Amino acid sequence: MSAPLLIWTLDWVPPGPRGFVRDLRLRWAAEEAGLPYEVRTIPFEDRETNHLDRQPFGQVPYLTDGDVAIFESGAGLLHLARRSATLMPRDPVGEAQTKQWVLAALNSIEMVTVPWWYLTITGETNNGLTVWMDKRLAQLERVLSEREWLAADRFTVADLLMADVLRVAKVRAHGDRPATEAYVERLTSRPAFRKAHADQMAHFADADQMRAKPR
Ligand SMILES: N[C@@H](CCC(=O)N[C@@H](CS)C(=O)NCC(=O)O)C(=O)O
Repeated sequence: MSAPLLIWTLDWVPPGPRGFVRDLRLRWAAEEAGLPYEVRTIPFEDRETNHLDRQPFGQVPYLTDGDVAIFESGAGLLHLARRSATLMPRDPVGEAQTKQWVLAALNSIEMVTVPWWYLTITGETNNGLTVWMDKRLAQLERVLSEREWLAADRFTVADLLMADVLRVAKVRAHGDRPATEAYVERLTSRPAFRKAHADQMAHFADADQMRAKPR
């Protein structure tokens, strides 16, 4: 039997990011694909330096799959998509469309939503990224109002990633994009997302219990 897929995340995080730590992307993909996996952890405390050999930016997630060790959630998703046609079609057109939208989620949408979100939560009242983000989200709204899925007329890992990028509460609450909202709702109603989300929440709740125990 081959070694199980290992999804690496932090052993604990404060309440704020729970439900959004990006190991959830990999858990969700593995759940969709029915790939067995285990979750492993690195300590939160010295996270910036304790795993630089595996994630050079001191972040999570990263994935190990036999001899493959891979960081960046997008790269991890594409690795899982290689293992399962549930996540990415095998025909060249469907595969190209899926990869294109995976990259678009990261490099055209998340590249502006994350800095916008960061400026917003740090109290920047005149967020100079708003115009840029609004433009990108409006363009995506047009796409999503015309189709159910981003690639290949069916669920792919591109939808999983795009929905995860878009489900951030402050981004969702900003502006009025009914097709995008319905899309996020549809994707996050999938049993695989719900399980991955619940498992991540349980993982950090268990960590709270461990921390509360007298040593
Ligand atoms: N581009 C990276 C971003 C990873 C990232 O932002 N990870 C966060 C958790 S979701 C993290 O490790 N934060 C802790 C830190 O930066 O100290 C990816 O997609 O994997």
